[in-house]
Amino acid sequence: MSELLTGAQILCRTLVDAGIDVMFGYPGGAIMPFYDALHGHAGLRHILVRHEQAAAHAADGYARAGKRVGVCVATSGPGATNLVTGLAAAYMDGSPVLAITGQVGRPMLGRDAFQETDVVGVTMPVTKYNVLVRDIEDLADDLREAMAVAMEGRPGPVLVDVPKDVQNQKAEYKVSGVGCQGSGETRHLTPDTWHLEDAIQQAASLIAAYAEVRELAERTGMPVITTLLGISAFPQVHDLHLGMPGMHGEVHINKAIQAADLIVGIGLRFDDRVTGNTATFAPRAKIVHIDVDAAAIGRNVPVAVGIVGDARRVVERLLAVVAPRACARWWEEIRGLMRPRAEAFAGGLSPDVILSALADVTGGRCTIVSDVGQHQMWVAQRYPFQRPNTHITSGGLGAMGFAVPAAMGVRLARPDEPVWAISGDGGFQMNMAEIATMVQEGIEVKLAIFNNGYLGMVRQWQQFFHGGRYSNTPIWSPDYVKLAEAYGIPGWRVKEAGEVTDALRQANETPGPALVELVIEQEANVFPMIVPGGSLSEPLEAAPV
Ligand SMILES: Cc1ncc(C[n+]2csc(CCOP(=O)(O)OP(=O)(O)O)c2C)c(N)n1
Repeated sequence: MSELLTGAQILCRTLVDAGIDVMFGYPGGAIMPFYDALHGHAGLRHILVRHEQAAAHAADGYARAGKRVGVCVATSGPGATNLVTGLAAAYMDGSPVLAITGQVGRPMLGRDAFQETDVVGVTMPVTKYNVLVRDIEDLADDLREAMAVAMEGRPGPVLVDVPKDVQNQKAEYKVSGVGCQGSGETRHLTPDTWHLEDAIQQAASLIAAYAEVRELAERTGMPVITTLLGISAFPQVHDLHLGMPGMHGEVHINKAIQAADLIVGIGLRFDDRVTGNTATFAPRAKIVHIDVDAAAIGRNVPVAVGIVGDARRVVERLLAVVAPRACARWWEEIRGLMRPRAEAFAGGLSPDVILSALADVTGGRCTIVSDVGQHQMWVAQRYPFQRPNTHITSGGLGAMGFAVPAAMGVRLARPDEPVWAISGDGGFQMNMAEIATMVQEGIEVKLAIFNNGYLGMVRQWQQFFHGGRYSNTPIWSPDYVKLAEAYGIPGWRVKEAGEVTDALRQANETPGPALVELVIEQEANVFPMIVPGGSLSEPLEAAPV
């Protein structure tokens, strides 16, 4: 059976048939036919953001939290180029984002037409797949193919660029067998069945990988270290959990890596923030590297055994053959390296006080989306994550401005639990305009701002490595409580440790978006620290003099 639809209607229909029900975007000339088709379209909710970068981050947050494709939409030219940072963030962190962009009409292509940018060229290095749809007959299948590519193997962003005249052309809508499965094994489900199947499989895979990694650790007694993007993939306060390694990893964790004779790396890239200088990384260890992406294996560190596959399936197979053991002597050695954790602050409103208050207030039932900088490292080091996939951050790209819009996407994927965006005063100001989106669309995100009056992480590097010359890192902020008021949401400013719990509780419990500004010590630093390019064996535990 087939019917005649415009390209814009085909886009809508294909999305709906693929189980997409929400998207984030911003209209403009070259995408107007699509917006026209969206008008009054039951089943497709469109969230109007305040900047296309936010649309891409929100789609990314939605994809990470929901383990399904997140969709963002923009017009040609500036709309499309504004998506690039968000696509790059999704690319680095393996998040399945679909971008749909309008393009100038085919007769205008290549003529420097108004708002013409070669977005396929621009996004080539930050997408897994992208396509300019020149023929309406290909439109539905190109879109389906893009979604399938986004989900399969190592997930990632894709982009479909649709000229305006293709959106206006008419063609038959054909139901096709191309599905959007993550596993690569079940790509021939019909459009009405794949979405549910996909969601169930993804959820099962997530939960099972969590359970099975835990079982593997418990069976072998091996200490577990979670990288920035691995945080919350293992219970933070489990006896076998050590914490985060690398540039801001605790001393005993990095020393354990340097002393280990075996490292089993599951789904990590061994990037430079984890390894420090690779020439001195884990000198005694044989490395077993398990990753779904064959290209990741052996790219940064030499591996003894590389296994390409889905973490759950590989760990399942390992569990069938690995004998139970305890690593008593190894644990003794690691315990000998442990010291009480250094407090980040001299006193007052410290990250420990803030983050333990947040854990108390939410009862651990919340997802935290952190931005980029010192606060991100404090969250990663110190928040007691207890449930899978409840820590979301821009790890690979380190894109400031990520948290506020990404948290909107997370919240739409998880409407039943509190979602907290934690930002610094710098990153918050990059995308704070999205409060308007939250208000207009009723998206309940809780906003916490760690205000230290500086671009803190850069200031820390200036203090340590640039003779204390604070070049362009002091940063002025508006009155955030008044800002909240201007947007019509409640806001609190907290300066004393004794006020934190109360403010966080009120923000958490008041329905709708809410904002809490946490005025922290201005020149606090994140410790320990491995000097960029340095060895994991040589941590800084105080500012160099
Ligand atoms: C888009 C972008 N621009 C610049 C940077 C470089 N950068 C990394 S951390 C940082 C400072 C962040 O300051 P703030 O948001 O106030 O957080 P804090 O470090 O103080 O917690 C900067 C500028 C970045 N990561 N992303």
